[in-house]
Amino acid sequence: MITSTPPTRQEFVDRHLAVARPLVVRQGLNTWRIAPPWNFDTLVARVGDQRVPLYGSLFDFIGLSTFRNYHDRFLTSAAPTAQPAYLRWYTRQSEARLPWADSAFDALADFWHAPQWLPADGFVFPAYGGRTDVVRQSFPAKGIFVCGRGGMTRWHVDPWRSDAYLCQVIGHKRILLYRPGTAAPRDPEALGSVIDTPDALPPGWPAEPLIDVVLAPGDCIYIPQDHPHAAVALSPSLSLTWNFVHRANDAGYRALVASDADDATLRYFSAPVAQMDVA
Ligand SMILES: O=C(O)CCC(=O)C(=O)O
Ligand SMILES: [Fe+2]
Repeated sequence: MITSTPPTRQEFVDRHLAVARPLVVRQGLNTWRIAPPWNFDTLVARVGDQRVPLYGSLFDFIGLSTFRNYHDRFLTSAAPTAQPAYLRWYTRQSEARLPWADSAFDALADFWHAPQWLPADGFVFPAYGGRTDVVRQSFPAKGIFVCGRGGMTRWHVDPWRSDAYLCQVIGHKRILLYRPGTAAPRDPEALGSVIDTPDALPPGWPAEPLIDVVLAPGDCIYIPQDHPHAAVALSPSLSLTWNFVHRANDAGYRALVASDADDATLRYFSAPVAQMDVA
């Protein structure tokens, strides 16, 4: 479902979160302060010296860079058009030694707030008691996602049986989202072909996506648990994204935890709450 009228919190919980039904809200960031610093030049000035991890078109680690070097290489008009590396800059979510985005989020905390229809409490993963603020607290896979034109995230299902939220801040990004259980495309890399033919499905991809949308700056998408999806940037792009499990629909997550799944992020967020508060 795609709407320009933001739901109320209760509507969002009842009609989307509880029943795992996707939602795109056009201009859901209207109330956000997406004036500067949300452009690449200002971001370079604020966090350019920070180290960032680079990945390929799935979650395959390539190496480290700095925000400034990534910008100069992949986000300027002189950038190569071949598939760029993908800067996925997460807040700390494991004990791994990676450059985490926590201090970058701290530096940007005064410049955005969560869409007002998202629940402020009731989260099961991470298990924050009481009111929760995604701007200042860490969440699994909370990140600043930056890529040049053609940067993509291939077909996948998010981990932890969790839901995801993605807010488009700079540039245009096409997102394809399918029903749970839909068979993977024959050629997941064909996603890259949509940057030249943005109205066509990538060759070899299943017909009838649940959602096939080009997000513009200010748009938000709710990606429910278990739904395969993929994304490709049609222009240099920055998104803010995070995952969560809410008590309105936590059976899958509880089954996962009961199965003794061994996962660094599950472990990390089951640490005492005081240790994971960023603020
Ligand atoms: O924006 C993207 O490239 C993909 C976002 C996504 O699917 C994810 O973070 O799981
Ligand atoms: Fe995802």
